[in-house]
Amino acid sequence: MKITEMHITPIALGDPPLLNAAGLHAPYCLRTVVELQTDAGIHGLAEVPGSAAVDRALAAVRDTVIGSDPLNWHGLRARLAERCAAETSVARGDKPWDGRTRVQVYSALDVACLDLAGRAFGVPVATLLGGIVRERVPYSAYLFYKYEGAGGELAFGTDPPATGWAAARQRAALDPGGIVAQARAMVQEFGFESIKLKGGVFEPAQEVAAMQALREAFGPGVPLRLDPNALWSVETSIRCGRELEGILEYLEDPCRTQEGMAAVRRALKTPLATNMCTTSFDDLPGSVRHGSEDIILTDHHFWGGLRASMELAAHCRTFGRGVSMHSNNHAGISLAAMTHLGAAMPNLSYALDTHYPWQRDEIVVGGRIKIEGGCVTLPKGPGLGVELDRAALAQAHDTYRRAGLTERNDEIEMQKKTPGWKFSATRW
Ligand code: GKR
Ligand code: MG
Repeated sequence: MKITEMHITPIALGDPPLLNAAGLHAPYCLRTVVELQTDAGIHGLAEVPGSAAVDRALAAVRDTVIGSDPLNWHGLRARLAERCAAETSVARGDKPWDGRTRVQVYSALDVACLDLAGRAFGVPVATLLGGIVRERVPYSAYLFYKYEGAGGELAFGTDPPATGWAAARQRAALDPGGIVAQARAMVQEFGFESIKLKGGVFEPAQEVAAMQALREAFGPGVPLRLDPNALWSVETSIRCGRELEGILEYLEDPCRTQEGMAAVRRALKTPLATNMCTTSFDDLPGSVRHGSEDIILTDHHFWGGLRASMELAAHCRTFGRGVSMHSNNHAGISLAAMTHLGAAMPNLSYALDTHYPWQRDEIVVGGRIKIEGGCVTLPKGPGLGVELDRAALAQAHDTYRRAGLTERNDEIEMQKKTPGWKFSATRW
C-alpha cells in the first residue's frame, strides 16, 4: 500500500474566554486536520493543535509522505527525521502549551497511519497499540477560571438562554464559589469522578481556597488536582503544597525545571505530575536523576504520536512513574485517538485530562462524542472509529479563514481585557 495524497486542513473551533497562566483563550482555538489517502482506497485521519507554523511543517514533508508505505511507520519516521530540523525540549517554550512543530508532524502522521492500518486490517487502533485493556476510558473534569461568554460565534453577543452545563459554560467563574458551581454543572452533565482546576491565574491563596472549597463541596471521595502551569516559585509551591496536603490527588507543575520540581517533591507528600518539566524522551534521564515528578502526563500530540506515548508508558513503568494524559482544546478525532491510547495503556494510573466539554463544534460524523459516567467508550469500528463530517469540516475551515488567527497567543487576548498585561514565567 502507498500513500497517494496528504490533505492539511486548518480549522477554528469556538472556545470560551478561559484564563490561564499565559493570559486568556481567544474566541477560537486552532486545530489542523490531516488526511492521508492510499492507492488501496483506504484513508487515515489525524488532528493536531493548529498554527501556521505546524501547517508549514506538515506541508514541508508532503513529498516524503507521498509514496510511503503507511504500514511501515519505522521507515516513514526515519525519513521524516532526516527532513525535519532537530528539536529539543527547549523548543517547547515556557507557555502552558507546547510550541514545537516536529512533534506535531510525527504525531499527525503516526495517528493517520494507525487509523489507516486499523481500517486495512479491520481492527481498532487500540488493538494495534497492543490490545484493549479497558473499553471505557476515564476522563477528569477540567475547570477553568473564566470570563463571561461562550466563545465562537456566540462571542459576539447572541448567546441564547441556557441551563445546566450550557449555562455554566457561558458563566464567569472568578472565585471559589464560581469554581464550585462550574464543577457541579460539569460533573452533573458528564459524570466525571475526578476534578482538575487550571490555576496560575490568581494569587496562590485564592487558588488554594478554591481547592479547599471543592474538597468541602465534593468530599474526600473525589480526587482533586491543581495545575498552576509552573507560575509558582519553589518556596510558594512548598508553602501552598503543604496547605493542600491531603486534599490533592496530585499537584501538577507547580514550578519550573526538573530541579525545582524535585525540591518541591522532596518537601511534600502529595505526588507531583508534569506536562511542562519532562516533556520529551531527552528529558527522561534528567527526570530519573533529579526525581522531578511522580506522574508524567503524556500527550500524543507532543510526544510524537500514539506509539511514542506507549513507549513513554513503558519508561514510566521501568522508572516507577505514574502515567496519564494532558490535554489542550481539541475536537473528536483527537478525543478518539486519546481514548484508543487510554484503552491500550496498561499502566494508565489516573483519569485523563480533556478540554472537550469546553468545545461545542464538532467535525466528525454523529456530532459530539458522548462522555458518560466520566468515561468515553472506545469508538466502534476499525481504526480510530471516527469519520469526517465534510460539511462540518468545511464550515470549521471557513471559520478559520474568517477568524484571521495564525497561532495561539493568550497574552494578546488578555491585553484586550487588561491593557499592558504581560506573561511572566514565574509570577508568585
Ligand atoms: O488551554 O489554557 C489552557 C491550558 O493551560 C493548556 O494550554 C495547558 O497546556 O491544559 C494544559 C496543561 O495541563 O498544562
Ligand atoms: Mg498541565
